[in-house]
Amino acid sequence: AEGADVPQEQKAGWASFIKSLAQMTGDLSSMTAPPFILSPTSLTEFPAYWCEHPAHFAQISEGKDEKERMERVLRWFISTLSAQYTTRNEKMGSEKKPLNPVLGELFYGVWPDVDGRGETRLIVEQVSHHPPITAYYIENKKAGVRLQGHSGQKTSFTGTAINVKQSGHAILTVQPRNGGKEEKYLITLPKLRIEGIVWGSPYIELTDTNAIQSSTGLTAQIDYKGKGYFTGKSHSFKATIATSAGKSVSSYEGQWVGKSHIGGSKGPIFLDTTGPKEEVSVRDVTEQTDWESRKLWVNVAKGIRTGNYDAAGKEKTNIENEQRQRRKDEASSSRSWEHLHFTHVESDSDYQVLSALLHDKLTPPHEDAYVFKPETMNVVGRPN
Ligand code: HCR
Repeated sequence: AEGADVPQEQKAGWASFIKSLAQMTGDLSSMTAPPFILSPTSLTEFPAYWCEHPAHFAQISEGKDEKERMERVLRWFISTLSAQYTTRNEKMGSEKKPLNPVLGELFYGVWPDVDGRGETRLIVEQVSHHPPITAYYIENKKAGVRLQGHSGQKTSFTGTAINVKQSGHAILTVQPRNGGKEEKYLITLPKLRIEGIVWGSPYIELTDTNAIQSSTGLTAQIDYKGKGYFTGKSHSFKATIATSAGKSVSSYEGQWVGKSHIGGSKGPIFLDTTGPKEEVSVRDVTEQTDWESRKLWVNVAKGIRTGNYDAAGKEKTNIENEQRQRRKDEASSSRSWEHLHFTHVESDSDYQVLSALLHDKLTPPHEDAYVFKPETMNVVGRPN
């Protein structure tokens, strides 16, 4: 029944939240939602989901030729999906509303070197507050793989589900271990549907398609379907790798939350994502600087975790007021906010070259980007 998973005392709040969705204009982040749906985690932590299988990330550069490396890129990409889109359901029972990062918020993490695969480092910065845009950089120097990207969301309500169009893209750079020429891969982002809203237990289904375009000419296209399409199972996908002439080289199918196979559904295993994920290691809050996400939100998160929503609300208002004051001060002194780790460019040259190689040409010819400043690799936090 409607609202079945909503705590009794929050049913009215949930009903009015659903009503307010109808008036929503593209950005859900600042919308007030009832406490049971709030998560104590900020969106700046989400880029860590790109690497909860650090071995798959590191192994990309070990592929012996272009085709094998593209297959490894696809395997790593599919391996990120269950972390990206089902973690909150696994840990908190349903999809939740993350904390809306402040401009300049930072998040740092690391996946240690295990079995000689090399250390993987993560640097995240909130580069826009309204609309929310998060920029990230992930690098495993030893393995010769790095990922740079940014992400934003445009949302709309269908009456029963929330459609989320992701803006932004990621560029993966690979230095093949056999000494071959550096390769780049443009990764476009899939569309999401947030289902289960009426019951009060939201979950994500991926829809439509996204692509990975390599500088070698190879393209991977991934098509997503929920229950009842390819397999009758939710969270399903089909992917093909094709040459620049459009000739299919290989295909894959299965569930991005479970097993997938090479060729048909009875083919050899391509990937099994049911195994353990490696969460990113983050310095303890007591060691963090003021702009780092877990330190910044520590009291809000505590309030949400302990059910003390009044305290959480007050702490959140303090943070928002402080931000408002900063923007006013900047305006009155004609200063503008400067990003710490990234430089904004109006047109990403990698994107421009790679998107032109995509067959469907559905992507816009230009997109902006936040380019990581390598000289800030060892900078942690900003002065106040
Ligand atoms: C849409 C969403 C915020 C954005 C989240 C993104 C798209 C962020 C980038 C990550 O790489 C992948 C990712 C995963 C999340 O599933 C997605 C979030 C799901 C919900 C949240 C909304 C802003 C909150 C909606 C509020 C309710 C009703 C749950």
